[in-house]
Amino acid sequence: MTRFAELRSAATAVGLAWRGAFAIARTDPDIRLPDQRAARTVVLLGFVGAGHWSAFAASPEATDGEPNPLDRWSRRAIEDLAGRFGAKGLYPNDGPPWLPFQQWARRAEGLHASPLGILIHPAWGLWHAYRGALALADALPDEAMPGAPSPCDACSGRPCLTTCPVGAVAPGRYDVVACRAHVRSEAGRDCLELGCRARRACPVGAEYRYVPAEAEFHMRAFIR
Ligand code: B12
Ligand code: SF4
Ligand code: SF4
Repeated sequence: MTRFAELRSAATAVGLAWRGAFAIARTDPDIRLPDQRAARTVVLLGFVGAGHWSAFAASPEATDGEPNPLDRWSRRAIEDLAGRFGAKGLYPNDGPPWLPFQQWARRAEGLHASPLGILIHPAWGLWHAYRGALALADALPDEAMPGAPSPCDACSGRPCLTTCPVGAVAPGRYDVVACRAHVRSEAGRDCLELGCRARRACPVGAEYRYVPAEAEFHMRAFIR
């Protein structure tokens, strides 16, 4: 098994999905590994669909009552992998300044932005996220970059743009203030408990929508 295949299987075993990898270019900022070597590859790890939620839900962090349980669980799992593979862990919520996880995801999996701003995956639709990344000294084998046209190009009606009850989303614009105010209100209980209505209106990967517990966890974090 190659080191990348080993890493993929170790990540899967702790409940993290392999979200693609990309070679660090000369124009990218330098990433130093714990042993001071320069990293050559970044591997993204995350959640796809609703299946990964149960790994976190069964963890001590999920019920210990301390802040940011999902971030702490992710960091524990990814730091463990980093130690085993001589890698450096990188995290989407370490910031500002934040690491450009969405740009990285485009390079790793060839994903496209949806009109909501978040990236759409051809299979998982809008139901995927990044829990962290590992920078490694290993060079990626030369493989064709995965990629497909954006599902949004063939979407008739674009229901994600017409479903928000307060018009908080438009192409290239997201009104965070209006969205938060609605989700905090009684009228926004639906968005709070089941997740963003605009996101749920998307027909792509609808079978992978988050379970209510996961949706509500993220929405509560968003309005805090
Ligand atoms: C700050 C932040 C927010 C802020 C501001 C978001 C904003 N639109 O400006 C708030 C709190 C509002 C927010 C909300 C949400 N966020 Co947010 N957020 C981040 C965070 C931590 C940093 C973003 C950033 O500024 N990066 C720095 C720049 C340099 O990186 P970047 O790769 O270039 O990213 C930017 C561009 O790619 C740009 N972009 C790319 N394509 C397009 C297309 C359009 C049309 C637009 C407008 C922008 C855009 O968006 C990013 C900047 O916001 C990222 C994690 C991360 N580190 O990237 C998550 C992240 C982007 N968020 C994410 C999610 C899921 C959400 C929510 C849906 C949360 C939820 N409740 O589940 C909402 C909805 C946001 C929305 N409709 O846009 C996911 C997106 C996953 C995906 N499928 O793409 C990320 C990657 C976190 C993760 N762990 O996976 N978020
Ligand atoms: S509803 Fe259509 S346009 Fe909107 S994110 Fe889904 S596929 Fe793209
Ligand atoms: S969470 Fe609700 S208010 Fe916010 S953008 Fe989605 S549909 Fe609109």
